[in-house]
Amino acid sequence: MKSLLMAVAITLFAFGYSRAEDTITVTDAWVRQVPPASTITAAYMKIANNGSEDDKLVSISSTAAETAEIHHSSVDDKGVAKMEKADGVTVPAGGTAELKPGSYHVMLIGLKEPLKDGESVELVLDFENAGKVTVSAPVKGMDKQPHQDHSHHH
Ligand SMILES: [Cu+2]
Repeated sequence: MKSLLMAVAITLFAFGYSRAEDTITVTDAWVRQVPPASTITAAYMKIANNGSEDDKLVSISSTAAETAEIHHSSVDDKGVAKMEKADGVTVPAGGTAELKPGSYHVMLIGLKEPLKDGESVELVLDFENAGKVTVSAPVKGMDKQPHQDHSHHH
């Protein structure tokens, strides 16, 4: 009886997990390598919503950092770059949201260890509808990154 319950629990878990994976697809995730003295970095990715309802990325956590926040960078009408904490990123039904330099990004604050080029950082994304989706984001060495996001002077 116990093992039957266990099997049911595992099946339910697997079903829930694969459902989230099917609805939300994350691609091109990467983390910006920073000099060892820096304990703050940013992560970027593309999120596709294959479901029929809008979804929203509401929070992120990572074992690599004390805190992970969702931020939005923009340039105001005076040309000044600024960065604000965002309450989430909406991913429209059948559409995509891109976290990229100069826009939405994940801020990893309080890195526990310096990031090495080629290693991967695990990010757990929490969506309003799809629930938790785990992503493995490779660290991109400083020589391979697109232009610096000017707004990252914390
Ligand atoms: Cu930021």
